[in-house]
Amino acid sequence: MPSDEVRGRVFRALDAFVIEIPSWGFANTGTRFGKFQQAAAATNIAEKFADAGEINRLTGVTPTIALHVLWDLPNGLGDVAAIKKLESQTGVRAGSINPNLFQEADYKFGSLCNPSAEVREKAIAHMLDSVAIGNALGSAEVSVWLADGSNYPGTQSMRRRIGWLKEALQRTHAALAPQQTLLVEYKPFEPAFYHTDIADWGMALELSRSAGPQAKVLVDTGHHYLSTNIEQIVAWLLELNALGGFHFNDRKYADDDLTLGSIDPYQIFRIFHEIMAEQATHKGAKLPAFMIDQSHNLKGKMEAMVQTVSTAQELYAKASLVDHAQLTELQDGCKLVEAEELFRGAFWQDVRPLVREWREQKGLPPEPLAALRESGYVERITAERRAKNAGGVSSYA
Ligand code: PSV
Ligand code: MN
Repeated sequence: MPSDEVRGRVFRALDAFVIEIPSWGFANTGTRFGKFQQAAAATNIAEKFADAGEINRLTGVTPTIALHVLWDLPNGLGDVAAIKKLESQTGVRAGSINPNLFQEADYKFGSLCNPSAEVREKAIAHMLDSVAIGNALGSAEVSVWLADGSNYPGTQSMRRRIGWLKEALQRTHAALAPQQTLLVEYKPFEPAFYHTDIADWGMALELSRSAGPQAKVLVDTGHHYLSTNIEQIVAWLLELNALGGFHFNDRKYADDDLTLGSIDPYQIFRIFHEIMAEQATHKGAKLPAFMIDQSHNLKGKMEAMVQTVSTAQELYAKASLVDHAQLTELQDGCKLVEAEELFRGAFWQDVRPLVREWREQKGLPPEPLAALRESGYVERITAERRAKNAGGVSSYA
């Protein structure tokens, strides 16, 4: 039986924990070699909202859905009214607004960093539209990821592109409303294979700082070279008050978009620990935006999303078990084994009974995956969407 102290700690952590789910996690996606259509995949924005609403009904911790402008609001501001209607129908709000600067033919050689001033202006206009959409929807984040880069040495000026990028982000920042944050995401490679314009957290940090105080860095767990110490990056960004949010997913090799914790749950625990350590020292500090960025192409999308959210809650609960005062004392005394045992001891606790108890207390299904199966939701959307999905590909490459 866990003590009241442990239960209180876990429940407080779970009370504070919400995580955003991505619209693209419900749509048909695949690999660059092909797509495997799922009959139950969402084929339009209404279905994505419906699926997100069901995930929120089952878990109670996913009140917002991330939107990708090109995929979800193809008419830009013209689609805001429709999104608002879906919000009221499903109880899920629009979350981060993701400009899409990587699919159009014009962006073959870059968007905000394209050598053509005309293309850069087009990309900046899209950024400004995204800010306006976010503002109209009352959403908190505009989250930018750039595919910009080059494939061959000597073919682009990395230096000049920095200047163009700074200017574009400054102009975007100038348009932000007070409640909006501009998140700058980084990724070392793919789709560019020689240089990527925002390749790591140092570049993202400098760019966000030069953009203005409402710009912060976004850490996507899949966007690092293997063996990078991601929790150390998180610790630095926290120290610098520059951590805006996360895109969580897991991977074995590159940006694999596997479900969170499926390969290395200890890494997510270590990241959560850094956040909780920060919370312990700066009581009431704003939590970064926790978001999922996954595309499920083999698992069922609804099941994968529930699994992901549950795993995130379990790992967050585990991280809350670390006694910070005690750990600090052991660290200061260089009691290596004792400190390590305390740390990994929290990771190895089975918190699932407590998470179940927390859900019951909130009137939520104690086992959301089982509840999903019992609800018949997946069978229903499979029957409803099968014909539409047989038609073709609905989403990106
Ligand atoms: C790019 O790999 C990325 O992580 C960005 O966040 C995009 O918005 C998302 O994946 C979907 O392609
Ligand atoms: Mn991402």
